[in-house]
Amino acid sequence: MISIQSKWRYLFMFLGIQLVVMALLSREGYQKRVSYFIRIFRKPDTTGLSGRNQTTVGIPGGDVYANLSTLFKTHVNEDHMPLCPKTSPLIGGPIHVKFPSGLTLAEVQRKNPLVMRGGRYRPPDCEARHRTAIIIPHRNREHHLKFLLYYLHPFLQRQQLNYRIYIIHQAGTYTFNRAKLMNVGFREAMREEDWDCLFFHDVDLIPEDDRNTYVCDSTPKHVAIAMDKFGYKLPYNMYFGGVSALTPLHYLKMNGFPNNYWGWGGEDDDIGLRVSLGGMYISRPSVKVGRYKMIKHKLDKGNDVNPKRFNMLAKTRQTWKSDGMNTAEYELISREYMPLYTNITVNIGTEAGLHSPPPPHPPEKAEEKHPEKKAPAEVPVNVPAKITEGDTNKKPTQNTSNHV
Ligand code: BGN
Repeated sequence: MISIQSKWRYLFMFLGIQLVVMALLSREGYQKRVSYFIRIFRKPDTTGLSGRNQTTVGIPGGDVYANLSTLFKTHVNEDHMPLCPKTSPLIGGPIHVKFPSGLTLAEVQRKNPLVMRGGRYRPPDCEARHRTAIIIPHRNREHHLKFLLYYLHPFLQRQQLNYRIYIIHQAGTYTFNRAKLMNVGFREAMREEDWDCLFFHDVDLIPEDDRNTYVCDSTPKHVAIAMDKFGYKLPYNMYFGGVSALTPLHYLKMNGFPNNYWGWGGEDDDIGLRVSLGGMYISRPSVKVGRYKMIKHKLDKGNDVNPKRFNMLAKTRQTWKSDGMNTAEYELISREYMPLYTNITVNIGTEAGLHSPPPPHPPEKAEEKHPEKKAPAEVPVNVPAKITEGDTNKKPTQNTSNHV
């Protein structure tokens, strides 16, 4: 008969053998299974966001904050800082993206101790090779902004960039105008610093791979080429929405973005056409790295589908030189240096102008739903379209929702 003591002995032996087998499996590359076991016993963290420190085979991505803790301890002589390497050693590849409910901006701030006021960052241990401004058009999306900041700050730090995040907040309640806000962002960012690259970024798109570097190419770059909502594929060949990257020279060559697309849709197609009309090509990262997760949401209030977009797109060839950066009229309401971003609140007026009352008939609601995934009916111009791989001026604000 087996005594109680020997029962325990057998149990320990059995557990010991299990541990050895797990260690062997791990060495053989079965990390996925092993980490599954490990996760069962690990105490979850409060936000549920961190945990994986490495990108392992078979796991959809690593913790975006992994690799960064070493930076916090770095002390170098700022006068003799070496140039950062061409490829950052902090890059880790795929990133695990999820959106837990408990996240707060204070937590994002705590996790990014090297980000300075205004959402400004410079690598502490080397001189950055690239200076990138991130321009994010915004209204009533504080919830999305929080997640974007949580992921974007460490993502950019891992790329050893010199960067700043600008939120361009449309004041008032008139129909949203994404492209005009980006014109404002361009001018206000360039007024502040000599950026060599501008990333025009939707607030609800989270990059899923940090090999997708936020630096400019020699031609305008369409960056968000593989979104989860489109099955990680381009919805159509000329798509230029979501995230794009231009140098100041590219931007001026195409006279910036259109100012007159009020409401959802078409402005990104117009911008794509302008690239061609400005005599340039579109470059894109590979589908493997240009991946984005979209934070799910309903169509915003104040951003109805623009029924005029088809007619407007058909006229881009005639209008692009007279409507764009050279005619962008706006009134700066405030510039606030928040801990994680620079908040620029602006009055961009309405279709009737900057100070005139809104037109009597705002754009009709022609469609009820987003016509997502629908390609523009026809690209109306015959132009090259090759795709290559590869002052605290504070006045009362009309709206308080920008205080995130
Ligand atoms: C297109 C929209 C884009 C939008 C993508 C993806 C238009 C103009 C039609 C001529 N374009 O259909 O603005 O980004 O879908 O949703 O609606």
